[in-house]
This record gives sequence, C-alpha cells and structure tokens, in this order.
Amino acid sequence: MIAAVDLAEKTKQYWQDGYTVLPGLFGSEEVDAFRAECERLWNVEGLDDDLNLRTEFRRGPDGGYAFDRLDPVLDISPTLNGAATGTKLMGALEAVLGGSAEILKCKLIRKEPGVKGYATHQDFLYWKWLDTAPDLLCTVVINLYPSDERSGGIAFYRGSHQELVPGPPGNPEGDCDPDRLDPSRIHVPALAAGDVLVFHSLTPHFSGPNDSEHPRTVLLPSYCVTDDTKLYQKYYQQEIIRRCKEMVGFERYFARNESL
Ligand SMILES: O=C(O)CCC(=O)C(=O)O
Repeated sequence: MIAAVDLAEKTKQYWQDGYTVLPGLFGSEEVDAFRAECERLWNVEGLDDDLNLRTEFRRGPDGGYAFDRLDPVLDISPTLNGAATGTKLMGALEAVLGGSAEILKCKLIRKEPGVKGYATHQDFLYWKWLDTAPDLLCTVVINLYPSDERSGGIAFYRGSHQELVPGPPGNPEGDCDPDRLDPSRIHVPALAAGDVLVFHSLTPHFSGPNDSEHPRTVLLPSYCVTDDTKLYQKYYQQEIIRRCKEMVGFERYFARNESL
C-alpha cells in the first residue's frame, strides 16, 4: 500500500507532468493471478473470430494480423474487474484525481514480440462526446510484466497535458501531430510487474514495437470523476455502435471473404 505522504507527492507529480507511477501497487501474488487470467482469456474459444467485436488486431512481425487486445474485458473477467475497480486502486485514484471516480472503460492489451506499437494520440480526443472536463478523466496502466522502451512500453510527453493538440495539416481533427510536440519531453517510464501508472486524458502518448522476447501485457482501465455509476454502460453502448458504423475491426473478415 502506498503511504499517504507518498501519495501526496505522486499527486503533485501527476498534475505537473501529466502522469505518475504508483510503484508496486499490486503484489506478486496478485500479478501472478492477473497473468494466469490473461493466459485463460487469450485462449477462450471464439475470441479470435473475425467478427468478434471485443477483439482487435494489429500488424504482426510477418505483416499478418496479430490478436492484440480485448476491449471490453471486465464483463468476462471477474479477476481483472477486481483489479480495475477494487478499493486499493480506487482509493489511490481518489487521492490523485481529487474526487471519487467511476470506471469508464477497460481493455487488456497483449503486445507479442515483434508486434507494432501505437501512434501518438491523446485519449481525450475520443471522449469529447462525454462533455466532461479533461481534468476529470484519466487512464491507468496496470503493468503485468517488466516493461520499458525495448518491450514497447508507453512513451509520454511530460508536462504536455494542457490542451488538445491538432492533427497534421491534412487532418486537423485527427490524432495530434507529433511535429507540434517537443521531442525532448518524451519519456518511457520503466515499469516493474505490479506497478501502476496513471495518466491525464490530455497527455500525448505513443508506443513502439515489442522488441523483447516477452509479451508486453497491460490492463488499461480509464476513469472519470463523477457520480454517474452507469458511465461504463453508457460508454460501451456508444462504442459498440461506433465500431459497427465505422466498421472498426472488420478488415480481416473482408479480406477473408474476398479470398473465398
Ligand atoms: O499498449 C500500448 O502500447 C499503447 C496503448 C494505447 O496508447 C492506447 O490504447 O490508447
């Protein structure tokens, strides 16, 4: 458990840098249970079906599709639900955010060796429709294996969480243009298994490929300071409709269909 004095220091750092690390929030027994749960989830039948709306894919080392994330995941995993909504994490978050939070969404990302990373973005861009102040929204990285730059750990632009940064000239409404950000602010915190990182909804972040031998696995719950206990349901109601309308994740199905 993090000492109160430490939590005050971490809170200061969160607001100053746009993120902070809560080292060892989860102990080794808890981490073992989370890892075993990920293993179970990764082998559930039908999870890698082309039309499974909760799974997403990225390009793997051979150019093929690599199963990379489960989103949503809490409804099929009481263990991970406990990690994301248990009193230990929720208590620490209340201190850091300065108010009681509710879960907004949660995904599990397992980046296998060789699998590519994520382009620079700010989570808040995807949450504008919630009509909530960015300071009330954050994402948490629950880290299940040692993670650093080599294993495709998440990189953050330190102290760059003041506003939404426009996209590149051809797409100003899109994900923020890294050319508008100061590269000297980039930092990839090295995390141990069980460490928890909290970042502000406006903190620009990205990640590289996993060049290590182990799967870089993180549970990524997002939260909002609110008294709306139905926020999670509201979010996924909207998100699932969006995926269908924009046909997110259907590429593999169409490619296979095409080749029949
Ligand atoms: O897991 C990663 O490497 C980055 C994930 C991320 O930034 C996201 O899902 O928003």
